[in-house]
Amino acid sequence: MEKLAPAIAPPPGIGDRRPRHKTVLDWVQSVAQLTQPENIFWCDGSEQENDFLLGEARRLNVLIKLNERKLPRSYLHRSNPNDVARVEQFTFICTPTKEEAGPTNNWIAPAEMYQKLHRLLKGAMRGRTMFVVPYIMGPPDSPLTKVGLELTDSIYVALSMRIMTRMGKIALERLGDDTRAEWNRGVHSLLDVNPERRFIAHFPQDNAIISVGSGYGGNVLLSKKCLALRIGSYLARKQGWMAEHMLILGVESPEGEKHYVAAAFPSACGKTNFAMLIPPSHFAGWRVTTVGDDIAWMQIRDGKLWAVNPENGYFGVVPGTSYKSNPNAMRSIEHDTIYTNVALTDDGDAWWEGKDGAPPAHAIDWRGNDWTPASKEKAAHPNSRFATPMRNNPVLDSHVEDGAGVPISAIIFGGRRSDTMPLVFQAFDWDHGVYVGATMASETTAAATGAVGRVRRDPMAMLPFCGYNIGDYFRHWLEMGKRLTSPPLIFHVNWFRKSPEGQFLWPGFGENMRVLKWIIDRSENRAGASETAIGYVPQARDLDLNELPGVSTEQIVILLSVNADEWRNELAGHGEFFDSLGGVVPEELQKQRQKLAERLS
Ligand code: GTP
Ligand code: SPV
Ligand code: MN
Repeated sequence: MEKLAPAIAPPPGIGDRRPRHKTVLDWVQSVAQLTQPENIFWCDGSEQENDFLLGEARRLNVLIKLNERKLPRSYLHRSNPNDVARVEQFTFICTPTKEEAGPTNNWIAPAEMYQKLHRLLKGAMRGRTMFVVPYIMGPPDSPLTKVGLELTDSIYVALSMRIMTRMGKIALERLGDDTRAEWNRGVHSLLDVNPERRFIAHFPQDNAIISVGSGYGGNVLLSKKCLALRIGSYLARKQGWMAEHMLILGVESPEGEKHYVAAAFPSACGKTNFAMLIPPSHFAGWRVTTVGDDIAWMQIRDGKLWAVNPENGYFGVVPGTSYKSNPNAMRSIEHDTIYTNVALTDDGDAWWEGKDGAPPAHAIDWRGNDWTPASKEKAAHPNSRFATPMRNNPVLDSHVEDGAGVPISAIIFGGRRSDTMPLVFQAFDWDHGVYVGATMASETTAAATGAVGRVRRDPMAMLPFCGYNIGDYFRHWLEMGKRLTSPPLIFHVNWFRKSPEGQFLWPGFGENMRVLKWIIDRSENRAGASETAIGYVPQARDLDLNELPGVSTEQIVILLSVNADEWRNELAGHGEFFDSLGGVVPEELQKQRQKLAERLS
């Protein structure tokens, strides 16, 4: 069998620049003593280093070079077929007490978890290289920006972190030699990529993460879900800011009026697509720009909410991405991109279900097997992904590097719901909006292992990512509202309502601009709506639906309807969810539920 993660031997001048920081050096030494790597590779983020690592990754078959003419400087990676998504059942929040982790997280006491993981990590990097990956999350001059170090025995992780974060020298310079500086300690080892030895463990009090047994995405790019969301949310509450699973987009009218909105949709429910939206031709002169596609860090200034994107790249869902659905994503992934688990065509191109044009007559599927259009299996895994630098995005917002962030006019929650949820509604006020976020639900997707298409409550799209007690998280939201003198309005959207025949009623993608425009107009007090039991819902006349082909008046009526029977079920679902949390739900949200019940009766 091919050796997993063999050691690499860099030439002098590459991988040998040790930082000055004493605590970092000591920590790297202590992890090396435990894991016994053959050598240590200190990443500085330089071009020479990247070229060398790409060459080694090709030599070791970790990456396959794609057709240079079609996809310059781009590569394909195939993960182990047992390792294709986040693993929520193996993800732990290791706080001193179970109560701090709360009812929605898996918990093991820190001492016990450290012991278990240290046993697994003992000698785990023998014959391998340990990469030291220093990185920062956030624009360099933001007060929210955090430093992290990830130690990993995966060259794929080292190369991906270079795309997803601001990596290398910039982080070490920021640390300097200040031994009191705050930084996150991340340790990752592939071990033998066995689901029975797969743990993603967070130690919020120690600002530490240990991930073993996986080589995939959110399990191993420790900057992303682990630091920016789970540890991030814990730090955010302590320090009075917010770490959220939200895209951030800018929308500018032909007159030059600009707004920013942040939107929380669960995994694989449309954040990247919404963040890169191209308005339909009816909206000539309107422009949407991307600040971030997955994570928002937000703080209060002058009574307003300001957001930064802590990331430097996009780790996006590939299937369904096309020049029709998301041209900006297509242009972003035309070069300098690492694809994971897509199909490989005979001419070295990447292919996936939902790509433009006819399927290839023959390809190699994501597992490495022959594939033809007659095959029963999918060519690309449903959770296949691209990692691409955000600078590839043709509509990158000009304020993406602003440390101050961008001011948020509206917060949008949304999920995949075949029924019940109208296309859009507005919460009555902040506290009601927190209730709408806390009770949101969505059909599960391939982004996490487990059943797909099951409706589950996913508060603020943070169910898998909140690094502490969800009741305290709700309380934090309510407290932020009290501190905001000009709070963003809060909305809920649903692009996924279906007809009884199972067809999407709303065309989605670029046409979501119509909903976005109503949201902006509401925040400027210039759009109509009807007051209903669940919030303010637009009537057909309140939305700009001109030149919207293929959507009948009846469809619009269903999309904007609030069905009393469905909502009584929904209310019962909220109650069951709150009950399942065992008494941690704040009184204010219980009151909100009571009020909704009264409005519905
Ligand atoms: P994560 O990266 O997992 O957090 O996902 P995401 O929320 O960024 O989701 P993404 O935008 O990648 O979309 C996931 C899937 O939903 C893709 O297959 C899209 O084609 C599909 N999708 C996105 N927007 C829409 C929409 O407006 N309507 C419909 N029907 N599908 C959509
Ligand atoms: C998600 O699942 O929300 C993602 C993909 O953004 S991963 O990075 O794998 O978590
Ligand atoms: Mn995500």
